[in-house]
Amino acid sequence: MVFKNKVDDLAIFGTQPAFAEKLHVGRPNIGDREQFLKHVNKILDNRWLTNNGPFVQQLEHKLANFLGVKHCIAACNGTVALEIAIRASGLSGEVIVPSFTFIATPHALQWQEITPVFCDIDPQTHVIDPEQVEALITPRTTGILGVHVWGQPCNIEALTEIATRHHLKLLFDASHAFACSYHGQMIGGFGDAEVFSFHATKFFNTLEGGAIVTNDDELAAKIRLMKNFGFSGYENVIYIGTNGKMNEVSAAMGLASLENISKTIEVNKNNYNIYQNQIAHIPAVNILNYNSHESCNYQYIVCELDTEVTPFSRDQFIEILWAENILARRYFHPGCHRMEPYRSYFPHAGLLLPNTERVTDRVFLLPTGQTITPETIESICQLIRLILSNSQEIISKLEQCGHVNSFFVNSLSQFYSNRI
Ligand code: T4K
Repeated sequence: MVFKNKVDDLAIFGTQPAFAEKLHVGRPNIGDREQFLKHVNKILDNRWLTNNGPFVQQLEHKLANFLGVKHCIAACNGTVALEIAIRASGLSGEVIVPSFTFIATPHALQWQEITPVFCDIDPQTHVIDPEQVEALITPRTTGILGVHVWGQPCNIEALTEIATRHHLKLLFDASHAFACSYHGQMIGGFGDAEVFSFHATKFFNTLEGGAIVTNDDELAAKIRLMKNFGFSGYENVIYIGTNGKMNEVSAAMGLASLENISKTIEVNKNNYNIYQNQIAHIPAVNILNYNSHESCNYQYIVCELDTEVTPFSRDQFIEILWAENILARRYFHPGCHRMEPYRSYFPHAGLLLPNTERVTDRVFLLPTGQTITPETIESICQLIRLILSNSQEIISKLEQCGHVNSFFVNSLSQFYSNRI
């Protein structure tokens, strides 16, 4: 780590980055490594690698217990799990969904020719705003798909009331919300079904993976059929299905992750507390506060740059951080309504999504997790303070050297062509 205390030291002006190694958002949490390797050996000995093997069954059982739900159906990833949950629930026509989410959420609908109707978010919590939902209901609406963004629960009570009153299905994309609670109850048991992603970057990971959880026996049975081509028994297909199965090695990773879950939360929470204390003294940055009365996985350090307080745009600011090897991310930028095919289908959607537009222009995530130490966080925050308290000087210097936001764009494309 190179300590920097003046503008000329910043890497954007050609000096060495503050951090020798790139600091990523989304470095995987690795659970009990020994346990995982032991499981993998057992899987190889078993010669049972997939198709509802013993490790998948064990994981499903443990997850259902952990979440306090009747049924947990493991899947190969969160996107396929969403597609299956949507299909099994009988959604069609239009489904109301936030635009402020990962593109997989609306894609899982559109993939089945169901129209995602984008709804605005609450600017404080970044989750779907129930007050806006009701205005979007039409005779074609069959459901609401809420997303517990950053592990912040949706206003489940209000959404349940609206769904019940209008006879709509209610599903949740809980990809970010494993081990988070709502009114003291684990996310997982709400609505008709909830869907998790266990992708490598998620709080709880199975390398790739996901799960659908529900308390509805009939729905669970249908989902089990659908994720295995519709097979009922060995040779009998009774339903249209796909291949949504989780493999045994992924399940082993899940079991090893589950062993370590309280330690992972502790690391994340400690990192979050340090960030929160440090960022509280930086006027242009607001950190998203998690509700301390609920369980939370603290997987994301979500900040907003107050562009009314600093002359930097969020992208200029991020560019300066990237030069220092702090790879802050702009999740979810742009909103899904500004990505294809949606921007062609609904070119004016942004007019109804002012909070989404504002948040997508301001939000950035900072690195956290097992690989980020408290000292690293303090150094990141010290650099942020240096940058933001010298914004005018930095902007003038950048203008003088004819800098045109190219670094970030180049770094991004370089990053994606050479991932490690
Ligand atoms: N719904 C929501 C709300 C979601 O957030 C997601 C997934 C889904 C549904 C769909 O679930 P899955 O089908 O993915 O299970 C990432 C993830 O690929 C994606 O799973 C996730 N959301 C989304 C929010 O983030 P990218 O394009 O940002 O991924 P990537 O490859 O840039 O990785 C993020 C960072 O993590 C990088 O800086 C590098 C680091 N990384 C990544 C991987 C895979 C590592 O250090 N090691 C790794 O193994 O989408």
